[in-house]
Amino acid sequence: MLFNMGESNLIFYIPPILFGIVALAFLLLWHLKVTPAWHWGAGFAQTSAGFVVSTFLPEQFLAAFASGMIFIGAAYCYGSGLLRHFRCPTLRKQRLMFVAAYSAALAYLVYWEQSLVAQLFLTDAGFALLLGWAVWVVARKASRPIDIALVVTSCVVVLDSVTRTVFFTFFTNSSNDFSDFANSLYNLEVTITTITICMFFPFTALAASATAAIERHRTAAERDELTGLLNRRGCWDAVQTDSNGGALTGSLIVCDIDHFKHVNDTYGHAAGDLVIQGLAKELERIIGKLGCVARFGGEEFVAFLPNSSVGQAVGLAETLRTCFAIEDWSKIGVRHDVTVSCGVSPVSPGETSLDNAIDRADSALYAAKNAGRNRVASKDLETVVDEVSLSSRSKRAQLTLLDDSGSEQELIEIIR
Ligand code: GH3
Ligand code: MG
Ligand code: MG
Repeated sequence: MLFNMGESNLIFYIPPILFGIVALAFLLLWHLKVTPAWHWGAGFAQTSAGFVVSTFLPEQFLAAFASGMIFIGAAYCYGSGLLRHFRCPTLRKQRLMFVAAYSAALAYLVYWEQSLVAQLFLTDAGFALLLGWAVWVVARKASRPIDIALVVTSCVVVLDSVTRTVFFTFFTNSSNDFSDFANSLYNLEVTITTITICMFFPFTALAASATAAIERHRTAAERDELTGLLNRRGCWDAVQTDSNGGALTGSLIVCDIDHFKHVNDTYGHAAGDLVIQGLAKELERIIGKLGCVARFGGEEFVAFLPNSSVGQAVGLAETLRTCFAIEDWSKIGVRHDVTVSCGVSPVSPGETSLDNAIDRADSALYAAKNAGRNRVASKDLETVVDEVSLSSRSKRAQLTLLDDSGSEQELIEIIR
C-alpha cells in the first residue's frame, strides 16, 4: 500500500531529530555520571539512526537489513536500560542469542526471500519480543510512580509494535517491494505513532533515571555506607523534620565500642568493620523502631528517642550493652568478647537541637569508660533507677551514676 507523500515530506525528519536530541541528553547525563548506564543513550541514538536509514538510504536491501539490525539493537539497549534501572539480572547471554537468531532470519528474509512484508513483520515482532521480555522481568519491581510510568510507557511501545505488525501483515494488502517502503502507509504510521505516543517513553525514562540519581545522591549524603544507618547530617535532618524545627523532647544515647583499636590491630580492619556492622544491627533491632539511630563516625553511634524518659533510654542502652557483650564473633575470626559503653542524657526542656544533649551524653560516656567500660552511665540516673526496665535477657545491670562535674559518684547495680 503506497502513500502519496514521499520521503521528502518534513514529517519523516521529526522522529530522527527528536530521538537524536533525547540520545544526546542521555549520553550527556551518562558522561556526567548522573545515569550509571550508557544503554538508554545508545538505544535512542540507534532509533534515530534507524529512521534515517530506513527512510533515506537509497540502497533498498541494505536499508532494510541495516534498519532491521539497528532497531533490534535499540530494543536490546532499552531492555538493558530497564533491567539495570530496576537492578534485575541483565540476561545478556540469552538476549544476545535472541539477537543472533533474529539477525540470521532477517538476512534470509531480505536477501533470499526479498519480502518487505516478511521483513517488517520480523523487525516489529523481534523488537516487541526483545523489549517485552525485559518489561516482563522488571514489571513487578516498579513501586515508585515514575517507575510504574516507565513500565507503562514501555508496554505502550511494545503494544504499538505488535498492533502494527498484526495490522499490516494480516489486514492490509501491503506492497512486498522494498523500493516502496519510504512512501508506504506503514512508514507514515510508524512516524506518526513515534512522534505522538512513543515519545512518552524517552521522557519517562529520563524522569525515572533522574529520580533514581537524586535518590542515590540523597542516600549518599544522608546514610553511612558501611552500616546503612543515618549519618550525622541525616540524623540532624530527620530530627528537625520530625520536630518541625520546634523544641525537642526525649532522651539520647551515645555509645562507643570498648578497646576497638585492639580489635582492628589484632584481627584486621575488615573484621573491625564487621563488628561495627554487628553493633549497627543490634542498635537497629533494639532501638530502631523507637527513634533515630545514627553512626556519627568511627565506632561511635547516637540514638535519639523522642518522648522517652532517661529511665527508658537507660533500659534500652543496658539491653544493647548486654546483648552485644554476649555476641559470638568467632565466625568472623574475632576470638574475644567485644563490649560497648553508653552515655545517656535527657534533652533539656526548650532545646531545639541535639548538640547540648550529645555533649552531656558524651561526658557520661567518658565517665563510663573511666569507670571500667562495658557499662551505661548517666548523670540523671539517681532519680530514674526505679524506671529502668531491663529486658528478659539482661536481668542484671551495672549503671554508673555521675556527679555534677561528670565524674563517677556511685556504681548502681540493679538485679531483677
Ligand atoms: P575506647 O575503649 O577508649 O573507646 O578505646 P578504643 O580503642 O575503642 O578507642 P577509640 O574509640 O578512640 O578508637 C577508635 C578506632 O576506631 C580508631 C580507628 O582506627 C577505628 N575506626 C574508625 N572508623 C573505623 C571503620 O570504619 N572501620 C574500622 N575497622 N575501624 C575504624
Ligand atoms: Mg572506642
Ligand atoms: Mg571511638
